[in-house]
Amino acid sequence: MNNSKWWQQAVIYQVYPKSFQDSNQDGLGDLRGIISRLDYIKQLGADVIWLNPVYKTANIDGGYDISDYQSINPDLGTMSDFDALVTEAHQRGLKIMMDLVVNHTSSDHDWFKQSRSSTDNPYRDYYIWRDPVDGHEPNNWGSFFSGPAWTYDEQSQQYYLHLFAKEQPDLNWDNPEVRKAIFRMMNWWAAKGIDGFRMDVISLISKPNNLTDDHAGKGQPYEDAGQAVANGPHVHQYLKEMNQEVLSKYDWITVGETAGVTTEQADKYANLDGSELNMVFQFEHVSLDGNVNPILGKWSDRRVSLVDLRENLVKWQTQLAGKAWNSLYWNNHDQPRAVSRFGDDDPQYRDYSAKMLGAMLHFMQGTPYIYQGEELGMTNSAWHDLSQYRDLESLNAYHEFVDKEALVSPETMLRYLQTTSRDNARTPMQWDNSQYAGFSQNKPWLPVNDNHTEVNAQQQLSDSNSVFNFYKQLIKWRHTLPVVTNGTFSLITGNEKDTEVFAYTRQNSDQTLLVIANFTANQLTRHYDIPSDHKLIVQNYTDDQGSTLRPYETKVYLYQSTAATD
Ligand code: ISL
Repeated sequence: MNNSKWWQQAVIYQVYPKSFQDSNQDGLGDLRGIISRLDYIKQLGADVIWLNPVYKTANIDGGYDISDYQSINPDLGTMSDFDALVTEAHQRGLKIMMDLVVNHTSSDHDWFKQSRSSTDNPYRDYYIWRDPVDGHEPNNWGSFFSGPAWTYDEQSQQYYLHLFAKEQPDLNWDNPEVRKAIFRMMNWWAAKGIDGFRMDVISLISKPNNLTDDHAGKGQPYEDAGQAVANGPHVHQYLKEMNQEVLSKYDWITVGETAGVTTEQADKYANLDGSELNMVFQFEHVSLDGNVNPILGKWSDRRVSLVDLRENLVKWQTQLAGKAWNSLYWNNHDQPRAVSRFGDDDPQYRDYSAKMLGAMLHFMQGTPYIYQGEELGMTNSAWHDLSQYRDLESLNAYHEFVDKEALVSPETMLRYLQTTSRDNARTPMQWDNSQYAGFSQNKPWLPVNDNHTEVNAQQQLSDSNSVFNFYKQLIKWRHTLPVVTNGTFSLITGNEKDTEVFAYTRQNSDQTLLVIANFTANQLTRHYDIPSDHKLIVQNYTDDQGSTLRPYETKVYLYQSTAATD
């Protein structure tokens, strides 16, 4: 018996529309392209598609600068294409989760145009305006995309707040009219039949009461406002209100993107009582390799140690258990490719390590997210030239740290971009080995990764040992074994300090899963107690060599839970 909610048993497949499939040969992915690939997603076995923003946009930040919440970006298609996507997805039993970007709008949004037009415009208070202090910005906050978080408006002689680009002004959630307008818009999408929302930087919507200077310690030129703004004073009140006005009316999936969230905060956002959201994306496990230098923040080429990574993942598994629900992810459109970051993208180990990471994540408790191409073991782009990058975060950081402040050399910064740039995730989907990887017949907006000749869907669909077919198996097990959803997570005793292997169990009263993952390219020996009636249900080598673990080997055993463990 499995009493879990549908979204606790589901697997989500994330589609970055601009880079998934081009149907009209303009080099940009589009909605009709996604429709043409729904059968592929169905074949993989995923249940829900999370679509990155498809709304009308000024296109400064990959669609995260929305100029009209109720129109479709013409580069991607029309509203009738969108309706067709929902219908075609539903016909195949797939659900559609949209991106909700309501911490900020585009500066091209009509609300902002009105707001900036004069201090007494009815929309003025939709955004966060402040007088200059001593002729400067109202406080020392920096934007996540470099430079100050405030921009001065000559006409109305005040500054407006933008935690991201200056073309992404922050909405004022303390204004009840703003909340009403957002909830109205969400209900409008509900009526179109969508199945939920992924909520962009939702932990940042409630700003501190006094927008005073921040002393996070980054120092000059501007402070990192993240800690000051995350989990603000009214965020839970606003989400409860959203839940009452919108979410509670539908059998949806909701996930909050919550930069700066702790496990204690996650217990509130994603509480099993259903009063706010279903789950959150936490950032801790994808931040452990950054901050070598606080000024450079995420920009580094450090690899996280298995000890730190495991400690963090275990903390989230155990501290949310029975209280809130985890989301599980290795990568997304903002993060480097999982196999390059946590595995080994050398052709010799690429497939083994991609499978190992997949198994490790998919048998944990929570709802897993697969980012397009992860199921093929797609890798970072390994570019050597700044001109290949398009992402504004990457370009701004290069200009700030290399050109303006000379903090790092061009070579070092390029290496950091190769390791952590968001563009690593955004290269076109690799469908086949043709010139543009079957993504388009024309030059794509971002270069295709050279390795598409080896790493592509066409090849993997016909190979029963491929990463794709391995992921398909993982999803099948999630769907058939209740223990994957409801089993208690425990680290194998003594595994805490193991620098090479991650091993854990999941257990309910019927069944136990033992998951073993070698995170290195070395052959190792490890002994685990495995009852003789076990079944080896998942493995990335073709035979079982007992206590010998080959490079990046992963094995998942299933057996009956014994009375002794009760
Ligand atoms: O990308 C990041 C780290 O490299 C983060 O700082 C990121 O900006 C943060 O996770 C918020 O991301 C979301 O909101 C941004 C948008 O650019 C991202 O694509 C989106 O996922 C602003 O809307």
